[in-house]
Amino acid sequence: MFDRLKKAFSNIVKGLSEKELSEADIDKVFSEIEIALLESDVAHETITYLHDTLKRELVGKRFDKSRDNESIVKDTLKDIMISIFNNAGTLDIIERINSKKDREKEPYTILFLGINGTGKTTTIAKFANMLRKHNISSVIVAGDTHRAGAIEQITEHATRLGIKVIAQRYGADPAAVGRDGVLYAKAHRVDTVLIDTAGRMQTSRNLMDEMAKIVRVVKPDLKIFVGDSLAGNDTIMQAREFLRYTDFNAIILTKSDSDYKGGSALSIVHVTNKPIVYLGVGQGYDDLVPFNAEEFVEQIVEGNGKR
Ligand SMILES: Nc1nc2c(ncn2[C@@H]2O[C@H](COP(=O)(O)OP(=O)(O)OP(=O)(O)O)[C@@H](O)[C@H]2O)c(=O)[nH]1
Ligand SMILES: [Mg+2]
Repeated sequence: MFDRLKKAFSNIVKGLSEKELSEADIDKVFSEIEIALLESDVAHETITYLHDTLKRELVGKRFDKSRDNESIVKDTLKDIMISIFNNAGTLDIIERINSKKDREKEPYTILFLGINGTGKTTTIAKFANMLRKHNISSVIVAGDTHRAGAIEQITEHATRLGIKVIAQRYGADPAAVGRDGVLYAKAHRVDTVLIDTAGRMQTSRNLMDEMAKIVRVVKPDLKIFVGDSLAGNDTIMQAREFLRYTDFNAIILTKSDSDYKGGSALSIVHVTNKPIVYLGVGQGYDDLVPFNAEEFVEQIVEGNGKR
């Protein structure tokens, strides 16, 4: 996906023969890299961060004659990208669910949030399917009581997967439906409660306040922001606002199977400092894969991966 980046690297060597890189060298190199990053949906502020950090790391440093400039710049850029992911930490959800189960014998509650149409409902179905493979049971809460058809949609997924749904009528308070779900799980010893929410724009004050209320009432163990990897800079802006309102803990990026260029994954982690836990890679129930930062960086810099 970052094929442009690969090309940019092969162009940079030619102009640089000195073994000490100057600020002008880095700027020159970066003008090539920048285009590739922009075309790959990396957000502007992340590009600026990469540029500044690259300068700080490389300007004035002397390098062993055996190393060429291409590999020096490339390896440094890779390290900077990996440190963005490392700073955000990692989160093993399966381990957390199991340890709460062992410790407190209480259900683990996960709230899924994000703007309209990013894939929250589909992701919950995939998530429940994935949990079952780890011998973890779940109940799904139809917390989108706004959009016509939303309750039927999630009920249809749950029925196909053989998973219980807790729902009320349209217009009901989603916080109350969420609480019902938690009570059900406690009474029936279900391991996890997966709460769907209505899609909302980060600019809609009422809906954002409603979401903050769901968080206050349900006190979920985990809040996952579901973002569309194709939406580029928009997704980054939305994530920042959602973070302010809900202080979410983790991210799932969906639609990574489509025309996905990778930049949104790097940018969203840079801007929110929260880890990506899974990627949605299709519309089927098995199309949810764990996110591996090192593999991801290798692919974007070397330009040899599909995803
Ligand atoms: N290709 C692809 N499509 C996806 C993926 N995840 C979700 N979709 C599709 O995206 C569309 C929207 O998915 P939903 O799960 O309804 O999205 P939502 O966020 O719940 O939408 P609202 O409830 O309206 O806010 C559906 O057609 C899904 O099949 C993915 O990883 N890859
Ligand atoms: Mg939905």
